[in-house]
Amino acid sequence: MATETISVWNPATEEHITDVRSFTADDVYDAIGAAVTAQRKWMKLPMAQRQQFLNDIADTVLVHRDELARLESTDVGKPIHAATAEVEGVAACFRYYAGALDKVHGDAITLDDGISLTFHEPIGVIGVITPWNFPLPIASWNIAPALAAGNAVIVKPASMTPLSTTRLGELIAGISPVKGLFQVVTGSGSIAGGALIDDPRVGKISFTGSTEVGQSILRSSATTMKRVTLELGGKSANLVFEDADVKAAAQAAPGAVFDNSGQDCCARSRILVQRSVLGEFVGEFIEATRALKLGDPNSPDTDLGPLVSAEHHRAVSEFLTEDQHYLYRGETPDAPGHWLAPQIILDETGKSRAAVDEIFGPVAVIIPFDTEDDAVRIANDSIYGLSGSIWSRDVARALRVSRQVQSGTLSVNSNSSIRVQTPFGGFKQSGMGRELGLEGLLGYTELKTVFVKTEE
Ligand code: TAP
Repeated sequence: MATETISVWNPATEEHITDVRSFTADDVYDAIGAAVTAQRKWMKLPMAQRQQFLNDIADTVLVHRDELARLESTDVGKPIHAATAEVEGVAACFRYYAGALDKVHGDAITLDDGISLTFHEPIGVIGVITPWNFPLPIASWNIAPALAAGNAVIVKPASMTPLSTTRLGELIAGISPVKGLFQVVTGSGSIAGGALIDDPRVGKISFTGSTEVGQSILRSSATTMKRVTLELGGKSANLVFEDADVKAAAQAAPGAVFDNSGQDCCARSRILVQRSVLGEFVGEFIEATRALKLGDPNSPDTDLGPLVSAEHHRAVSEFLTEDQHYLYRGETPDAPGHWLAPQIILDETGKSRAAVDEIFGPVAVIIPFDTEDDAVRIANDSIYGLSGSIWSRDVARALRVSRQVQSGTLSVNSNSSIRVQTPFGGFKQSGMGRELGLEGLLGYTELKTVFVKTEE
């Protein structure tokens, strides 16, 4: 029987790039079998050898930096400079967890009749299911800590953007001390992803993508009591207070919402601005947005590429109804490719569909507020809680508001969302569990307690 394939398309040109293999459930079960064997060998290797392997992956990624960045840029449509920075971040992630690998230790708890020791044991085989917006970074945030904790890993990338992850799989297989330790299975979410979820030999699923699929994975994982980490959607707030450096906030805002053409779970797509500085903010924000260059992702000065697919373009466009108050509508090129220029909407109520739902495109909604309490209330009026920013020169206010905003990650006077050293994850329907930092590593372990009787 001929092997089934999936076609991969360039979103900037709508040209066919290549076809990749579509794994059947049986193919995935075979991969899991190989991973089980590999994991037993891997966890017994000396720590220094395991650290060396993670550092070797980082080196290999950097040697192939331009190739991986080109693949990512062509497949996702992201600007080449962004793709290059992401590949460098992937190498840094493997380096961080190489360094962290031997810093994980348990505890000793003294008791009346003995002592209990705790151990962070590997879970076994990990299934990682990734989305199309940041394929390589999101894969690395899970592969690196999972390997560091002594697990084997199988990644199922999004069908639209499998190329960089597939290549990473080939590169890692070429230097792996154990065959089958890291594998990539391409194919449909329900079949290849479903096989990872259903198989009891997979101990944990780490999923990044839509809240809807995340909910279904959580339900399906109950059958085998799998550990699950979910990184889902967001509708994050960018809070700009009148005591902020308003110009700095406005100039940073386009990056916070339009980077990756808004296809970013951390996008600060609701911009809450104190009414007294609304005019100043809007003027600066529009000027900074107008300066963004939309175009060929391969060009070094491009800021924004296309959306990932025609279907996603349609879904985003549905939010752009004529009845809204547009402050700015960028000019979208009439050319092949799924192009959409930035759009800025003013919504006094914060209740429109564009202000409430995750759009995952280059659409910002500005919502004015009067008081600090209003700002917090509007920021928290969302099913999501992933990211966000607070702009204020008053440190006490910035910290007070940070404590009240229901979000897993916040930044003050900055757009920073994700650092490899710090935990990342969502409140509410933005997900559960944490990636990155030492918490990310511990999330790939099971805690074991061993009691030793020392007293009669
Ligand atoms: P999803 O449909 O959730 O897909 C994400 C991953 O899950 C893909 O690898 C997908 O495979 C797989 N998948 C789909 N259905 C599955 C199932 N039943 N069982 C196991 N795996 C399954 O997201 P999407 O289509 O990429 O994007 C839709 C929306 O998700 C976006 O508009 C956005 O709201 C959200 N999203 C969030 C993030 C982050 S970073 N939080 C990233 C991307 C998207 P296939 O590709 O083969 O379907």
